[in-house]
Amino acid sequence: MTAGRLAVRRGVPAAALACALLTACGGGEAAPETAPSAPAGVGTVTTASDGVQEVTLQTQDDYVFTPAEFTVEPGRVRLTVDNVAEELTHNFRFTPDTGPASIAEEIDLLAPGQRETIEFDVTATGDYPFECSFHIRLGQVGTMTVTGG
Ligand SMILES: [Cu+2]
Repeated sequence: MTAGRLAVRRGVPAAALACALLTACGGGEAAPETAPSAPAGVGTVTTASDGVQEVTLQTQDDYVFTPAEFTVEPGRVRLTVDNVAEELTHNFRFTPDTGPASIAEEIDLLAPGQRETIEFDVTATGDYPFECSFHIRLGQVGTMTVTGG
């Protein structure tokens, strides 16, 4: 038997090529950098070489934790809050009398440009609300969820 017939399809649409070129050339406008975007890794829970879960939250010149929600497993957590704001001072604490257990560690004051890290252990699963107590009325709150193992 002969080999299968050679199917030659011709005619890659020229439009596709034009699109690719346009996309490549599309940039050019430099958007003003008013708000720094969250760097890669912010909000991602990773496990450090010492086995501790690590997560970084960011605060800005607004009343938002970036991200406002993250999930960890029971164990030790190393939480960093990075305040990239130029004007606003924030803080971080787990909202008193909420959540399955209290977490006393907190960051009292985080001036613009500062970052600070706290470490604590979690065992009880559930949702742990946290807040910036300065701006809680402006909605600067979030939730850490501890999942079942
Ligand atoms: Cu705040």
